[in-house]
Amino acid sequence: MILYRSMFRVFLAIALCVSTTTVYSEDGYQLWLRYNKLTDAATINQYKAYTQGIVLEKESPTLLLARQELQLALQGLLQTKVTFSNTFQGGGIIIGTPSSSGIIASLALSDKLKATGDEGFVIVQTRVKNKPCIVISANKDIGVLYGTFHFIRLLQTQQRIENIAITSAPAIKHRILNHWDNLDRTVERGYAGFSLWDWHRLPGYIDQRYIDYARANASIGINGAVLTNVNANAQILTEPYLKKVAALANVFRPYGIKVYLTARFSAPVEIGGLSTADPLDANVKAWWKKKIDEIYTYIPDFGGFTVKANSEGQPGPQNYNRNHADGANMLAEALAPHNGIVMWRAFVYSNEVPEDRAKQAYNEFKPLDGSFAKNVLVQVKNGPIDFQPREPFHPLFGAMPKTPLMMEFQLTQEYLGFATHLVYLAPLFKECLDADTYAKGKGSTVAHVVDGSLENHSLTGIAGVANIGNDRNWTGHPFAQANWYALGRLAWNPSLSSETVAEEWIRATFTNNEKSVHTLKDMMLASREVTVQYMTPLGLHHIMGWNHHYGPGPWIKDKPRADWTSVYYHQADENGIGFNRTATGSKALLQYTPEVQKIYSSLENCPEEYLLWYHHVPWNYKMKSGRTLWDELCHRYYQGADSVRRMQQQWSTLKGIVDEERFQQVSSLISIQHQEAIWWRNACVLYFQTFSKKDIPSGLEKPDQSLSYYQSLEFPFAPGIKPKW
Ligand code: BDP
Repeated sequence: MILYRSMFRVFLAIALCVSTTTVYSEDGYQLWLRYNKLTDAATINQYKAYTQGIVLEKESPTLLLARQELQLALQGLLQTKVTFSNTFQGGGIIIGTPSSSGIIASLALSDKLKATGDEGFVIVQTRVKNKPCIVISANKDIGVLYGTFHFIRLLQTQQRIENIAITSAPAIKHRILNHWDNLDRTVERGYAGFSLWDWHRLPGYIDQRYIDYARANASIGINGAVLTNVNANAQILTEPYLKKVAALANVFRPYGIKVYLTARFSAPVEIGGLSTADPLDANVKAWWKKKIDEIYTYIPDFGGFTVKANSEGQPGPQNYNRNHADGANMLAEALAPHNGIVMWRAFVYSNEVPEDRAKQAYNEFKPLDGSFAKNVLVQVKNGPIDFQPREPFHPLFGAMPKTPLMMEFQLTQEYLGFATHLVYLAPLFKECLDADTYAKGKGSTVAHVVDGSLENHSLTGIAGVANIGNDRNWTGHPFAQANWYALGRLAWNPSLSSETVAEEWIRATFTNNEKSVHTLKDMMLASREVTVQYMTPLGLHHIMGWNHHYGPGPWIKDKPRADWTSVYYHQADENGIGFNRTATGSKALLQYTPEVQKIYSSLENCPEEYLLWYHHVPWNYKMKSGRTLWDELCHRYYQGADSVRRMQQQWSTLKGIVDEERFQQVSSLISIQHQEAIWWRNACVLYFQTFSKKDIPSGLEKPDQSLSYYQSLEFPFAPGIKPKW
């Protein structure tokens, strides 16, 4: 019933689109699953040759979803009626597994299928009873669903399908969204409305959103959702909430998505009535074992826990003089009989140690390599500080060979202009994944650490901190959908290029008009670098507004901890600017392999995008451009802000091609982005000028406000702030 409701909406939307020749309105709800009529006649004709019908011999919940999706897509994209049947009538698309389909079992696909594991798929064009047809098959039902979505993507992006022969399997096993969602439906660092999870009305009320969410994830291969904030609330582990979680798990299951929760380490005390949460205490162990066994009575395929412990005030094993492995292994032991996993986060930095924050996770975790249980992944943020516009890769990648390390990226734009700025993050993800750790010589990329190939780990994972809320278009900014999309696609295949992913997304989300695809791709591919320029050029980092991280705040100082201030990170003084992390400074660079050290250690050779990350550099230092550091810094800020204006012009060419509603929405957002880029530029240049004591280079327009004006701005209600419990 519920599914039909959702299909009806999509049909309605499609009907509306074709019933009018003028540009129609869209609100972005359909994401990249729009299935609007294709425009290229030759392509449509080619596709029609294969759309006489869909054959699904034996149904299952997941296979039914695949069939319905395919029918929906074909009918929308080709505007023809597509029937289905459980017998082969000659031609069409056959979907299924060797065990659900006699036809598929009779085809010589077993060699190909062997290589695709539990989730991969094979798509081939072949002949059955001498009739041409397309076969989408897999070892398991979920692979058929993934294959179906892949096939649909080929159609949406107008690829040729004759002689198609695709074998695909995910490179990474656990492809997960981390929702930082609180039980009151606020979302920490969330900028797209409130949480999707309507805890109050669960389990009785199943919101259509849950189904549409699962469908969207399945379409890009995401197979896990951590439902709750890493700053966890133990209540989620109580019986009433577990029943609610179970209701969500039931919705997600046919889409191949497992649910996970965050485990608050002190739960045995808070909801269990124990006096300690010491992981080596027998009662604590017994409590968790019982709790975990109980969870599996509600959710037989529960995925496991994500844990933030001894970080930013969260309780953890160190409260009892135990280490991270003691804590992780205690939970892992109780989860193991159920095949559950622990994703133990390495985002830790001590309250006491006055050590460069960039070094602390490595210092704490590296000595523990080899001491984690088999079902533990250590989840490491992409960089050593905290999801900055640009950071080097985290030094733990390549440094813990005996431990499977899971990647944590942030989709929600906490430090990247919230859901107001257009920032396509695939280039950021790729920069990290493609970085070479040199852990086992050249080619030891972060991607090979994460996909397990470098050290032969079969337990692998990648997580994205979700940017999804209950905004009608899911992510607040229509383009932020691309970051959700990119996470899924790159988790499946980290070797895809940012460009390929962008192009797929653009064609499915906006248009197949070649010129516009080109313009949109250009905007998206440039956008991350543009943001770096107007926020944190040349390796600057963490100079955002205090706590909410909205807007510039390079002047932030005198807070409870030095590493919660901006002055700690930029270290500007009258001699220069930047954080010396080389051998003569904090020595953070020494945590990397000698090959990596060599790239960054000398001031002369350090790539300029990381200059101020690794070096404290004199204001008069001669840059590659021939300018002084001060002049170069100013130029970068100005260039960044100017580039947003260019983006604005590019977007304006889409008028009449993109539907009016999304056109207007993006136009307004880019115009705010432009104003905010100027705000960033002016505030930072004026502030750093108090140290450099130099003029803004001639030819650059002077800021129209004073530094004290920018410093006086306050945003007590900026969205996404941490809850105060
Ligand atoms: C920072 C966020 C904070 C998170 C923390 C984390 O500011 O809200 O709780 O990371 O990842 O980026 O645990």
